[in-house]
Amino acid sequence: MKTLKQVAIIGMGKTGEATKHFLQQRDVVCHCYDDRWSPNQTDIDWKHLDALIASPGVALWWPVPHPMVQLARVNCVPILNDIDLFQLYSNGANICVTGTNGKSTTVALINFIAEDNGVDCQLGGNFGTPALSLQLTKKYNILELSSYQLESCNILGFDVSIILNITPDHLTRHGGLYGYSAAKQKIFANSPPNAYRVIGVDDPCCVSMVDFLSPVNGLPPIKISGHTLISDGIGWDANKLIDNYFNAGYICDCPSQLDGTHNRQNIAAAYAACHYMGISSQQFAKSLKLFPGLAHRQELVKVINNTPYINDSKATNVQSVEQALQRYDNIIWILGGRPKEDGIEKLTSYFHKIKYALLIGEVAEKWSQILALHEIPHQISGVLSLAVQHAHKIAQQNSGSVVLFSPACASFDQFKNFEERGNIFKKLVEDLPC
Ligand code: UMA
Ligand code: ADP
Repeated sequence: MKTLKQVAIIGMGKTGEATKHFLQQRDVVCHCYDDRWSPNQTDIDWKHLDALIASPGVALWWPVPHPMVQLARVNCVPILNDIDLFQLYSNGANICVTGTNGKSTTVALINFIAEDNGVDCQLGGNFGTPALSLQLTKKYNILELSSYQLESCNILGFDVSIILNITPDHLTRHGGLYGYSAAKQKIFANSPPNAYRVIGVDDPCCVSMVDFLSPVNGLPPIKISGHTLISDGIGWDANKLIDNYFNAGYICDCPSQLDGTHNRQNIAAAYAACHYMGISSQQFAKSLKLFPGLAHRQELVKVINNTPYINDSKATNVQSVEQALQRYDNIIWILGGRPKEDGIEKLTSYFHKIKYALLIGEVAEKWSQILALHEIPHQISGVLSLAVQHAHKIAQQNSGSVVLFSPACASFDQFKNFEERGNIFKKLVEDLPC
């Protein structure tokens, strides 16, 4: 690729700022733009630009391409992103994870096990630390990649690439499921020889993709499952992780803190990544037991009079909520917020497990009608503080129940993000009388 001398950066959030800092240190002239400052980028001399660096939040195709993206295309200026630049400049192997759900848990798990075994590694990407704020000399870089980031990646060619699952999400930004799936699938492009390409086979979208992944350098894709044994992949025989890809056989039991088929899918993926880093099955099994899990993902906050209170604030879509509804019974369910494309109609097969539902946020009225249709006892609490109070009251009258905050919605109508929402839930629960 042409050496970068002068670039434009669009979107000056975390990614844009890290990119600017990184490139300026290497004497690249950066012209920085953000729609917060000036929506009209009219002063750009496109002839002298070597690239436009797009932040993940900037639309490339849908609902409409950002005006700067359109201008870059008209002027034949390549569009890159921070992950491309990291690929170009870093020395280590890149272990990249995408999927609709489980990305953060999986990268955190891989990083935890690698660190526990003294492997020289670091963690970043969509997880929080922009790639260009990471060190360039680590042996392994464990990167969470969103569909937004993959969409604007051009260089690719990761050493380990993992797709956990694909179910509908971010459809407006990708023009539908096809566009969303195509963005995710880019993770496998330009794989170097000996790359590990790992794919979950627990959903139809990924299953249809597997057939198109021909062996690279004799290595077929590594199929993983969270609930079934795979004769030529990595899967589960009840509670036992079995590796039939590298023929290592029985690896370990699923630790109790990572219960659930969703976590088993994440564990199988993490096992493949750890295998790439040379971590033995025994080391993997030993470290796995110590992984505490991440906050806001089916996190046990407190048990009050035998009722567990679970914070699943990161469950912003129907498939992630499904994992929680599968796992518990007698559920007092707090849900709602700003709805995504999918509604709770897809969860009706779990409705018999719901003792009572408490609705919050923008979607409350609409989902109340659906719950009423299915004769699920519920009320509109509106805000989280009232929902927690109501849930507590109901829990006191129903021993053996579980209070589950698994919203199935984005948080932005009432909170800054899912973390703020989850932290507020935890505080409200901590303050409840025992
Ligand atoms: N902006 C524009 N024009 C646009 C869009 C955005 O000028 O059309 C500007 C905004 O005014 C703002 C800046 O761009 O100033 C924000 O940039 P950004 O939205 O790309 O976000 P960053 O701060 O760079 O953070 C991004 C990821 N955010 C998104 O993808 C929306 C972070 O993931 C990620 O942690 C960070 O890079 C570091 O890699 C967050 C996220 O919500 C957690 N991701 C989505 C998800 O997980 O579902 C994809
Ligand atoms: P992501 O980073 O992809 O959003 P997280 O690990 O943060 O994924 O988990 C988000 C939500 O999805 C949580 O509610 C969690 O319980 C659930 N989840 C985690 N792993 C999976 C998986 N493999 N499949 C489905 N849901 C999952």
